[in-house]
Amino acid sequence: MLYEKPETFRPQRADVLTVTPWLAPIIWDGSFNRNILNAQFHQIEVRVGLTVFAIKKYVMFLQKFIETAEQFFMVGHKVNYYVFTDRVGEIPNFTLAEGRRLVVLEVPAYKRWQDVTMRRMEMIRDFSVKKFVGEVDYLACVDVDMVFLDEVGVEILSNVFGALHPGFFEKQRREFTYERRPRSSAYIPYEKGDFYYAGGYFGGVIEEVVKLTNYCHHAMMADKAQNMEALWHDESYLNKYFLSYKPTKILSPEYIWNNYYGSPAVVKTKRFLGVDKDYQKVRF
Ligand code: 4GW
Ligand code: MN
Repeated sequence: MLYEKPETFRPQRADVLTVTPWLAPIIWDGSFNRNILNAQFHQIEVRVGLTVFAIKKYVMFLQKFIETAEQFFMVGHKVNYYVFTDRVGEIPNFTLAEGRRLVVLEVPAYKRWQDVTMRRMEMIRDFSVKKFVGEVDYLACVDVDMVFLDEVGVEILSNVFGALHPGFFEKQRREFTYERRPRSSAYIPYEKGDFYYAGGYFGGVIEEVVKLTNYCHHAMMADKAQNMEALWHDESYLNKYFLSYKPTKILSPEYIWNNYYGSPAVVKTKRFLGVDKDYQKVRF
């Protein structure tokens, strides 16, 4: 494989931060060479799990999600899709590329939608410990109301990673919608915080995903015991976790874009895009 030598005096992106003060790379288009990364991850025959929840009416998002993942997610690598659902009979059949399989995991549907999204932490933890640990090296845990529009590959992989929320990467600390009530386990004071991370995208090696999901689940249960629920549910607890346990890699908002936020110049590609939801159709 031939490629240009890295140039000490020519940063690949001069318009955005590409490394945090704790030396975690922030992944922006143009800042990496996918061929080099692919070669490295092929050498270790990396196995990647993609977890997604399709509970109740959200099964409707699965078809497009998986079809576009086949085009753009970890192309050429070993991939297990882990679909958590309460509607096993409504999961369509998919023809997948070689080395890829889809595993349906039957789980309960909670009554409140807030519990549907928050309980993902507990379920990912439990299945990581009893199943994923023997099957894949890394997990990416994402929302299902999304489609892939461009490559999402091994550049996302690291010990523990999160993604910048598309609505907040240009904002000041004070504007982050962290949980601000001191009594909550998700509390972050106004003078703290690095980034506002999206709840719909995190991952890492299995051991780290277990630590993250276990922490978030326990924090939620502690709040529940005192009749509290953080402002943005699992997202608030994830942000609290990442404040203490810094991610080792951060994905730019290219990886979890939503057209609600337009098309700023720094976002050169929209790799993974939120689907417009008709709330009348998906609400319960
Ligand atoms: C309001 O009625 C609902 S239903 C809000 C979330 C719901 C929901 C979410 C659901 O009924 N079934 C479900 O599987 N989910 C999962 O939680 C699904 O994977 C979804 O992508 C994730 C987070 O919910 P969301 O995508 O609606 O959250 P936002 O609006 O922040 O993207
Ligand atoms: Mn979503």
